[in-house]
Amino acid sequence: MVGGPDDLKSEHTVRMVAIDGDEGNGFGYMPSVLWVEPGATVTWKHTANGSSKRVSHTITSMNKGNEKPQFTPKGSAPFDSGVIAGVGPWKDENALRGDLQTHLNGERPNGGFQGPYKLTFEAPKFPSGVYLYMCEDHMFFGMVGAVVVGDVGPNDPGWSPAMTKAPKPMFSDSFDAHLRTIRKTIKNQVSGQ
Ligand SMILES: [Cu+2]
Repeated sequence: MVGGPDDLKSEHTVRMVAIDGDEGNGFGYMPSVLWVEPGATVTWKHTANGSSKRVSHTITSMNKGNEKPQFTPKGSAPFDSGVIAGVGPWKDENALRGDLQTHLNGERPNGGFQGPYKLTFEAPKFPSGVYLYMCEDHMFFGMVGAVVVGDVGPNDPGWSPAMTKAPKPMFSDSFDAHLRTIRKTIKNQVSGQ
């Protein structure tokens, strides 16, 4: 994790990783929990080198507007990077032509499918609160992350539904496990404040 309720970042970069080998699930956002101040810009990028660049990822908010169960503040806009392509042999050409091209809010370079993707968390589209997002390519491997906007806690409207909605099986055991870990991390940070 990076930041916390007492340490809101004004901007930050999240790296998307894919690890060769059998350590864990192999796919993730680093950090998976990021705290930012309202109006902050978050940038998502491939890792600089190694295998990570060879696979495609998306940054897709868990929002009804993205046909996902809602785990972002009520009334917030959906965001979706569309596919951020890899550059190597595992590049998914079908993904580049298919549904994963969907791009909603945020910025990415014109015609540049390898990112970076940038989003500014500014009200009214993106009010303070907890935003869970996922990778459409790797949700089954538990690739899920959170951006927490503002010094929010259980009494703030943006805390729900991401932190309070009853957990229910979603995409895979791995996804559910990582989502629970993310929630626990955020709750511990808030209660330790
Ligand atoms: Cu991915």
